Amino acid sequence: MALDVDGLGQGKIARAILLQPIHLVISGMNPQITSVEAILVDLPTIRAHQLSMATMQHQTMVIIRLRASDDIEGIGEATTIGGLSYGEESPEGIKLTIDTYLAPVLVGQDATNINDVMLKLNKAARGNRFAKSGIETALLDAQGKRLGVPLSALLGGSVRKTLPVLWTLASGDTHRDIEEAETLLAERRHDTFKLKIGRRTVRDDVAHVSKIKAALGDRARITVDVNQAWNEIDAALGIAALEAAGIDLIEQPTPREQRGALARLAARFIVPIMADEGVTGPEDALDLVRGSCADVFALKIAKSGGIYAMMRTAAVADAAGVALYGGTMLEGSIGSIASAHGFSALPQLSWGTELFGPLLLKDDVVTARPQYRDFDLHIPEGPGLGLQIDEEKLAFYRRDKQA
Ligand code: MUC
Ligand code: MG
Repeated sequence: MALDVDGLGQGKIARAILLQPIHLVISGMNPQITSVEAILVDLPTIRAHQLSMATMQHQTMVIIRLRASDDIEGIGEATTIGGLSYGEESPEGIKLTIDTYLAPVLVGQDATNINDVMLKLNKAARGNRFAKSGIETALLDAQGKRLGVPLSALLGGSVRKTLPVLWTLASGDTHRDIEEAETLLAERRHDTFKLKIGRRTVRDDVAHVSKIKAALGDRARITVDVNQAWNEIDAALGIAALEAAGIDLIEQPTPREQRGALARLAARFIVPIMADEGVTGPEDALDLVRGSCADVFALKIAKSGGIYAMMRTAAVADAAGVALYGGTMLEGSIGSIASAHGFSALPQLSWGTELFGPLLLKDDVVTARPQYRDFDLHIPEGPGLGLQIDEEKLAFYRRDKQA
């Protein structure tokens, strides 16, 4: 009997179901997770990247390979910044958590029921959001491949095919930062630049930022990320000067626990204040909204515990009229494209994204790295993430490689 699959209005999904191995269709059994592998990968950066709490010369990522009984493999990434200096999970800790506690819960589960699998993980392990986010990405990648649709289709569909991406100037040298920005503007790769500050005195930081803003003028938007380094008094002094210099956005000036300080700064200044470390999941978002603590939230799939949790965080912001920004943990291609699929499905994303992680790395472990042009990241359109592991590169960069 000929079946008019396109007539079902879900042609791709119906076709993919028809292409399932015959035993699955006959038995009605969904594919089960058969193995989960967490691989530490060390990749060099194109230059030193200075943040208030760490200087990165390389990035360590945890690449996750999740296989199912229908021979479909999903890939995911769990990556943080500067070991344990940014968050509570380190790359080595993420691998240990997955190998010892999460993989045994995952094996044997229905690989297609992502909500159920994530609930089981949340019962088995508290917190550990980065590890869970990487696993959720692998499940979604596999399911997208299984159904022959991009990951964003599993989120209800994308409302944007490309995402604006800023670049972080963090070489530690003002003149080098200006040259870097000029080159990237000329190449039409970025027209918004984020400066990482908080390492030096407030006076030195303000001088550094003001010189860059004066050099670039109206040709570029400039934002700053203090990564919690200021107390409230320093923040008030610093933000007043940065606002006068024409800076567009101030990210996490004070420690994440000090919500009152953030609220007072947000009320005092016109320049928008963005919460990053202070807003992990929807619960934080609700508290920040109740306290009128921030004008913008930086969303990240890793700190939320996955794409779905990031979207729940975004929903709280939407309900409260808080603007949104697509953040990064400086992931490589796999983590950045997972974030991109999630951000592509959000109703609003007024402050664009910072998904430039792949551009900070000299190399990566995928066969085709993401495309950036005309100030935007172009999201791959293939099934799942739309990315494939490059086996040779993975073998070369994995920490446990055989000599
Ligand atoms: C952060 O705190 O926002 C994002 C860009 C960058 O350079 O560092 C990250 C982390
Ligand atoms: Mg930040």
